[in-house]
Amino acid sequence: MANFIENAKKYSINRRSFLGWTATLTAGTAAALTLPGCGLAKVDAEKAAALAGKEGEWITAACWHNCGGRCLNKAYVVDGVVLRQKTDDTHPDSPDYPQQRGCARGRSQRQQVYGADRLKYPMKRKNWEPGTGGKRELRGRDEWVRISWDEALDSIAAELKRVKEAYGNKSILTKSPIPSINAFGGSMTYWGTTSDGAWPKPQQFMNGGRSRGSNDRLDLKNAKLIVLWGSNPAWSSAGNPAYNYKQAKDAGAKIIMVDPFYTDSAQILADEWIPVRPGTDTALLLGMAHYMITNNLHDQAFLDKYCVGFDQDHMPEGADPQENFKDYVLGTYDGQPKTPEWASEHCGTDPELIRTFAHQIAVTKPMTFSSSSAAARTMLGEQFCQAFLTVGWMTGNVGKPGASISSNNRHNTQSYGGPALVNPGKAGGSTVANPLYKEPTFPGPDPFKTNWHGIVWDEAWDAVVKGEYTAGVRGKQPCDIRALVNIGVGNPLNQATNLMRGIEAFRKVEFVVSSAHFLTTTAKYSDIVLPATTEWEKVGGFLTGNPEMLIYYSQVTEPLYETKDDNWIDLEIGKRLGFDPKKLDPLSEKQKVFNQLAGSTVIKEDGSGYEPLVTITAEDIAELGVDGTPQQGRIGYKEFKERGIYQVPRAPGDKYGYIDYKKFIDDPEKNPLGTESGKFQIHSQALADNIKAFGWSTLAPIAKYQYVTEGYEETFTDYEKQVKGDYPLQLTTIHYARRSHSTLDNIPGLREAFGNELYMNPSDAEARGIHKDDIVKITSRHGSVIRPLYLTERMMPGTLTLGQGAWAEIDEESGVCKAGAVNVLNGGLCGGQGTQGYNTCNVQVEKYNGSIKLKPDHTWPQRIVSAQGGAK
Ligand SMILES: Nc1nc2c(c(=O)[nH]1)N[C@H]1C(S)=C(S)[C@@H](COP(=O)(O)OP(=O)(O)OC[C@H]3O[C@@H](n4cnc5c(=O)[nH]c(N)nc54)[C@H](O)[C@@H]3O)O[C@H]1N2
Ligand SMILES: Nc1nc2c(c(=O)[nH]1)N[C@H]1C(S)=C(S)[C@@H](COP(=O)(O)OP(=O)(O)OC[C@H]3O[C@@H](n4cnc5c(=O)[nH]c(N)nc54)[C@H](O)[C@@H]3O)O[C@H]1N2
Ligand code: SF4
Ligand SMILES: [Mo]
Repeated sequence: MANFIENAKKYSINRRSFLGWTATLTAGTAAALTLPGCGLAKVDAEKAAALAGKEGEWITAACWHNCGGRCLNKAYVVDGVVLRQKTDDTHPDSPDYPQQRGCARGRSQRQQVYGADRLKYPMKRKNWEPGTGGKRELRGRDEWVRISWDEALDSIAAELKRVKEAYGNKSILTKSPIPSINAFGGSMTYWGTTSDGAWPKPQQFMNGGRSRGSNDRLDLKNAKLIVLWGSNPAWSSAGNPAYNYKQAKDAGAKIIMVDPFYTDSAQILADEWIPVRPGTDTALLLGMAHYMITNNLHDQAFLDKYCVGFDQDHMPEGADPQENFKDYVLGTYDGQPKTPEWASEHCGTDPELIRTFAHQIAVTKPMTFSSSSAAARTMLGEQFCQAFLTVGWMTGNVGKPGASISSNNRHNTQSYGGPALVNPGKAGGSTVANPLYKEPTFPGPDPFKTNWHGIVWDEAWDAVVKGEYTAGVRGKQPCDIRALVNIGVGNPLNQATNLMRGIEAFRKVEFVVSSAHFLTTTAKYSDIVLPATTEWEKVGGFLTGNPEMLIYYSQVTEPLYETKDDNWIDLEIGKRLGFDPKKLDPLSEKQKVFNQLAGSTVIKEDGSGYEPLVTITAEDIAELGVDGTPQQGRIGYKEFKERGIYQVPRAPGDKYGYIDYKKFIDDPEKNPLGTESGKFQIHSQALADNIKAFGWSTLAPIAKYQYVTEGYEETFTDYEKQVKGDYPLQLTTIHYARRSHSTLDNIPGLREAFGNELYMNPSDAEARGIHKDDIVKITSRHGSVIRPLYLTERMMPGTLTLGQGAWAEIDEESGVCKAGAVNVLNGGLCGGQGTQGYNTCNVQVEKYNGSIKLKPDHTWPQRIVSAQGGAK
């Protein structure tokens, strides 16, 4: 990165346009612009010189992204200017009591918040017309006109009233709950399992709740074997999870990783790599089960005592005895034993490797068997969840030190188990629910109920275009979406599957509004965009992540430009719809933060319960200007604010250890699980019935390998004869180190550090005459993108990976996305319980010879909007 700063200067806006913006700033905010850096708005040299040598202060700055980590970030602020950032140095680092240190993305936040490409004021599309949307086909390529907040908010309220009157509330599709619209009668919304993949319903019906089955992180050191299935913590659980596994490895645990990709995590952690084709893990697990059963290596006593459905003598009440797992694996009734050879044909893993892997998990005790959600983020990933839990339970590793069968173990709680040791209090504030959609996100809607309306993510754009969606037992329902309201967190056009259809949907409706920090894909295709504040500009708040710490962040700067927070936007819309803001949300933002502060609790030193975390004095309350009463806690308010974090110190043998399912294992009669039988359900008819009721797929009550849309078998036109089709390769779209989904993808330094290449095995490239410096075109049944290549033996042949989250850049001529936004490739494949099958996608790859000259992403101009006209 030698040319980093030099290059950065080139991306910065030119002086004339900068002066243009400063005209819109108040004196206070102008000073808050940082010194030149990559992609930053510039501060003139004079101001920079004046800051040199001046004392500043370190402020705890939120790193608020949905990024798989949660770290302490601090900003050094001099005279309102952020000069640099640092991370956790609040206590010395040690393996038991580690610091919460930030990643490259968190350390780039200065470039994000002060980016020259921030949205600065409300704007409308030049050819937008109220009522019809004007020239809708120009969405995404029109010019922008600056407008006042009043004009923007009046227009939004008028459009909402119009759509409600003409078509009803169900014609408004909102990204997230918006209290004013809820009070106005509600809206249609999206739903889906997103991050969780297929886990929610299997967890609900097979193990009786959301428990991931994880033990305390310090307990990992007791494991002799740790299996990490579809898991890349070094990228997707940044912070300490990979470090926790490394501690266990150093303490003697062997680590086996199962993944189509030999990841950066595997480089640090894996003693063995088991390559597997995406979405075929069920076959692999069945092959392992076959080896274990035929060699009598399964834990029959555990299965008899704690599970139902394994064999015909232990079936749940009312189930067909022939529908037991053991006989399915042996092929007793279907004539097909699920041998390692059978498995290998589907999953691509060598049969001998399947046997040795199965042998190790069966005989090594204690073992931690842990899966992230990626293998479940596949078409009918429910079958993988069934197989993973079943094979895990066959080893009997539950409820004991070093032993766990741990599902859905990812993100910033990966490698941690048990309840949080420190918690924020409740904020209070708005509670206006959407009268049309009331279901909680986990485990998602009940398909048998008829009192909810919502469109599963993958069907949303089709539903807008075709006027029909799937609604559980109600089957296909008509819909008539006229307005898309994307106010609040999220970038649905970029992040939901079927992006090309999404653009059609955005260009079809009468009105689209978005609030955003940048001209994201969703904002770009809107009629009105509203500039939103980041957490650095808000009054402060709390961030949770791993269960041992709580972050309390403060405001770093006044809101930049004309940015406003979404809550303010909501209340202003509410006023225009005739609601009293005090009724919509009675509390100020400051009061909500205080309520969380005062209500925060920490585990008592003897582990027996919780006590207040913060001591707050009458003077503190007066200084904060909020309502409250003084209280006694573990840490003073001022100290907490200054440190920005409270982390519970840990040591082996302390009182906070946790073994999941211990009570059930110790006494299953007294402590039954929340399943139908009270035991682990290897067979669950209720699960099968639920999946069927959703209306997209069927699922057997036990783990079976079923072919799926765009699965491995669909890379062939004739699977039996092994004739490959037009899309012969399998693509996974994984969580990428450059960014947090689409967030931070616009930071030139991160773009330079992480190239967003297509990872491909050299043998697949050679077969296509592709060379390492070529630009390739990746085409699925749903769209095409172009990308540079990264040829590596680390990618299993026949499989590819491309990081998800790039900001779509669709070439209007050819329809090709030059940024490599994966949802151009991922079709809107609906399945299971409304499971997002992001890792199920058939593609072809060829050398790209088209007219687009693809330069490295970090050299692209930033998406800086130049709006015409001034505020009215
Ligand atoms: N850097 C970064 N980190 C993030 C995020 C981000 O955007 N960027 N997002 C965060 C969020 S919200 C989430 S939900 C989590 C997701 O985190 P995870 O659920 O862990 O998912 P991924 O990181 O996409 O994939 C993990 C691994 O699974 C492998 N994999 C993919 N498909 C299959 C399969 O079919 N079988 C098997 N065995 N392996 C497979 C991939 O190759 C990858 O190595 O990440 C979080 N962390
Ligand atoms: N193909 C494919 N697609 C995927 C995935 C995959 O693996 N493959 N992963 C999926 C997963 S697990 C997830 S969780 C989703 C994430 O999808 P999204 O939730 O859409 O995540 P982001 O792309 O980070 O978008 C968040 C946006 O909200 C903005 N934002 C943040 N705070 C605020 C705020 O206070 N106000 C406003 N107005 N805006 C704010 C950010 O700047 C950013 O533009 O993506 C999913 N999409
Ligand atoms: S892992 Fe997440 S919270 Fe931690 S520094 Fe990186 S982006 Fe920020
Ligand atoms: Mo996620």
